[in-house]
Amino acid sequence: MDGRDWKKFLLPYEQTVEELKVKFKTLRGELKSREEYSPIEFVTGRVKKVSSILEKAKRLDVPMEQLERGIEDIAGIRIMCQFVEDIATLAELIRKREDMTLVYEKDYITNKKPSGYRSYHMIVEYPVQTALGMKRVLAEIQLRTLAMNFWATIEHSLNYKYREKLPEEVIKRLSKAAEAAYLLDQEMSSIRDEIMEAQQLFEDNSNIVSQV
Ligand code: 0O2
Repeated sequence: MDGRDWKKFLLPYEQTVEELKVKFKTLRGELKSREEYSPIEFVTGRVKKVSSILEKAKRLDVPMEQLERGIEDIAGIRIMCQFVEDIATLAELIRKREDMTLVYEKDYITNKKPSGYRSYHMIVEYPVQTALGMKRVLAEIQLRTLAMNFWATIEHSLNYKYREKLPEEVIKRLSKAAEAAYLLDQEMSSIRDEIMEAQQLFEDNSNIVSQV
């Protein structure tokens, strides 16, 4: 594929990422209005870089003509939650949605990766309406706590810096940091009710102030 073909190939993925970002941001707002609490803290999304698609296709032995089915995270959405408990709530909301179909789930929270990575991945099929008609696109939705995201962001940039050949000392420190992030999530869960009550009080107070 030359540059122009890649641009065309990625169009439905770009549209999917944009649409899913809007949908999950809207869901956050709606849940906040209806229930005063949303399991969604914030949402990001990205289309995988061509170099990263090619590297993954090579690693997984996916032929170029099977990229659409073989690489499941070309369209990627990331949803950050405050508490580990929010992830199960959110996963259930996603399973019930009628605008996307769940293909399968990968639970890297119960089974963390050897790197220390934790997140919950849901692969969905999303029917995107293009100028050429409807196209079913695969997308990966990653659900994580803020602590999991902090760790993964740092680890990802270190891997980028060291080109995936992390020094032993850095690997050890990252492993310790992963443990600390896990403990932080546990600690936050144990004081979840208090935190949520405080946040609701804060929101109610800001509403009163903004009405004055
Ligand atoms: P990009 O293009 O940089 O955003 P894998 O072998 O990890 O590629 P796997 O295990 O099937 O494939 O995972 P999956 O569900 O395809 O998800 C891959 C994505 O999960 C990665 O995208 C990361 O966003 C995240 N991820 C998986 N493992 C790790 C890890 O050890 N550390 C960090 N920081 N993130 C991880 P890419 O490849 O970064 O894509």
